[in-house]
Parts: sequence; C-alpha cells; structure tokens
Amino acid sequence: MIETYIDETTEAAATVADRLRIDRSEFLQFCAATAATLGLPTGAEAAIAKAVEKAQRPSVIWLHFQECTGCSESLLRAEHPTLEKLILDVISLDYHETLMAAAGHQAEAARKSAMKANKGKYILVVEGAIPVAQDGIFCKIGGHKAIDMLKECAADAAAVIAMGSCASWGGMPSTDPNPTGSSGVADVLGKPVVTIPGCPPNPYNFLATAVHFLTFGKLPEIDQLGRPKFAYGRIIHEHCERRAHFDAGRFALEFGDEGHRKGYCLYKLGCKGPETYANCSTIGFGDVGESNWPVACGHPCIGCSEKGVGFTKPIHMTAQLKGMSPPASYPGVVEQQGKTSFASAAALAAIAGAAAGGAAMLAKNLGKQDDVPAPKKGE
Ligand code: FSX
Ligand code: SF4
Ligand code: F3S
Repeated sequence: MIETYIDETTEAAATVADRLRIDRSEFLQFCAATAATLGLPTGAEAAIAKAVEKAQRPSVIWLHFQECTGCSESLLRAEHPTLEKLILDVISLDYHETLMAAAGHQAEAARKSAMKANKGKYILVVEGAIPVAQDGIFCKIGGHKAIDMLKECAADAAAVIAMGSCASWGGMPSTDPNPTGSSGVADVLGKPVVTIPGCPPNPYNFLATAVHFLTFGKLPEIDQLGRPKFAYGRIIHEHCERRAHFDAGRFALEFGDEGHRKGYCLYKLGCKGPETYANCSTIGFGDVGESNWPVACGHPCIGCSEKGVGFTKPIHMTAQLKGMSPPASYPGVVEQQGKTSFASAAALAAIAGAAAGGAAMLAKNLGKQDDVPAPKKGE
C-alpha cells in the first residue's frame, strides 16, 4: 500500500518535472510545502502531485482595475523560476492584460472566447479596486467601465478571487477621501468572494488556493472576510521571529539604534503585526527564503493586508494588541515619553480585555514596575 503510494507520487513528480524542466525533488518539496501551508494531513502531497500531473488546468480570467500591478509582479518576478512555472502550469491564464500578447480588439475577443468556452467553469481573478463614484466613470478598459466588466465576467465564473488588498477591500486607492469611490469586489458584486489581501499579496497564498481548487475541486475554507483560513487565520505577531524580544520587553526605539541593529522587536516603531492577520512571518516573501519579509528586513509591518490598518493607521502609531493573553510576569520596559510606565507592551493587551485573574496579576506587576529603573535607549 505504502509502496504503491510512493510509486504513484514519484511517477507523477517525474512527469511534472519533465514537463516543466524542473528538478523532481524540488517539485516534491513544493507539494509537501503546499500541503503543509494548506494545513492538510500527511499524504495530501501525493494528491497534489497527481492533480498537478493531470494538468486539468482551470481557465483563469484575470482583470486589472485600480492598482499598481504589484500583485502580478509578485507572482511572476519570483527569484526562483519554479514558482512562476508552477503557477503558469497549474492554471490556464487565458486573459491577463499585462501578460497577453494580444492588444485592443484581439484582447477583447480573447476574453469573450475564453468566457464562452469555459462558461460556468472559469476562475475570475480580480486585481485592483473598482471605482463606483459617478457611475464608475473613473476606470475604463477597452471602452468598458470597470464596474460593468467585473459584473459581466463574474456572472459566469465558477469562483471569484480578489487578489490583493485593492480588490479585497479597496486597498490604497480607497483611503480617505477616496474621490473615485474605490471599492472591493465583494462590495461591488454584493456577495462574498475569496480574498487574498496584501499589497502585494503573497504569491504562495494564491498558488496554494489554486492548487486546492485543482486537487479537491473547491476553494479552501474562508473566514468572514473571504480570506482563506490557512493563510489568514492567525496574526503575524503570533509567529514572528522577533516575538521573543517582544515578550522580553526588548524593543527598537529608533531606526538604526542599538535595539534595531540587534534585531529587537519593532512594536514601538509602529509594527502592526499584532493586529494583522496574515502568514508573512511563517512563509516569507518573494520566493527567496523564509526570512524574507518586512519585519525580517528591519521594517515594521504596516498591516498592508488588513482593512482599517494598512494605509489608514499612521506607520509610527503603535498597534492594537489583539488576541493576546497576559504572561505570568513582565520584564522591565519603560515607555520613552511621559511619566506612565508599562511593564511590557504585552500588558496593554491584558488591560484591554484580559480575564480578571490575569488583570489582577498585571496590576500587581505594574505596581512593582515603578521601582524598576528605566533602561537605557535600545535596551
Ligand atoms: Fe499594487 Fe495589486 Fe497593492 Fe493593489 O497589489 S501591490 S496597489 S494590493 O492591487 O497591484
Ligand atoms: Fe514581530 Fe512586530 Fe510582533 Fe514585534 S510587534 S514581535 S516585530 S510582529
Ligand atoms: Fe504586509 Fe505586514 Fe505582511 S506590511 S507583507 S502584512 S508583514
């Protein structure tokens, strides 16, 4: 039984590796990593390998509205060729304005024919926000208003995926005063869609979603905002590599100070990891290794995927601490400004909503804190 399973998986991997001219072990690693990212049980990598081998690629129509094309760039400018090859092998990208050779009337014809040939079966991916103010006149493609094109393409789609923060909730174009009425796809269509927020979003989250569709014939489980739970189920802060510094009360206070150089927590520089739901801290970014993501590079997370945080809260503003329970003891950290002293930033979360027992412990510790001398800058 196990031998058959190994044989079949190896065979599938060999076929895909030949087809894409990639290393077989690399492809097997990809299947295992995707299965793990999706939170699937052992053995799922075999199903993924076989699904990719069969290559019954779903037709994808990819629309661009108010955006910077960063979503497509992040998908295709991977440092390593495997990701790009796999994406283009897993899906049949039948309409994509930036990538297709056709232009003008030919491009329009390609969209219409892909929609007709795959009626009810294609996946519609939307990148960018949709302007709805003044009857949607602010964005037109091929003579069609974005709002009309979206509704037309969504009508016969098997599934709609909003790629990036702009398409998911309006993103950067929707920030105050939002003169064009930029809106997310779900708001315009008036029904929930799968959203993969981030500016840009992580290409692996799109790929894993597509692979899930290919392997199981349905999209992965989503939360109330349409985000796949495998990718957006937890806050960044829960799995951040600087978290130990946060818990110990070691913070960078200025860019370039000693704490910053030592890799301390960026909370006091405005890191929004504690209120942003995404898997950046666990899967990394840009296909160049797991330690490649904003915080690992020394910049606070700006919450680019989170509505109400990214492009809304000032970068220097400290984050609301979500979903944290108070630890049993608190290290000696003192705020730089004002007279109020806090035992640690974690204490703020506890004040906001911890259980009574925890709050009592906290109060006790806060009381003690006044006796602790203020650490020097960067400690
Ligand atoms: Fe840009 Fe995409 Fe940001 Fe928006 O990503 S990276 S502005 S989410 O729609 O192209
Ligand atoms: Fe990481 Fe930011 Fe949380 Fe600090 S506040 S542990 S840098 S996510
Ligand atoms: Fe965006 Fe923060 Fe991730 S800025 S890319 S959500 S670390």
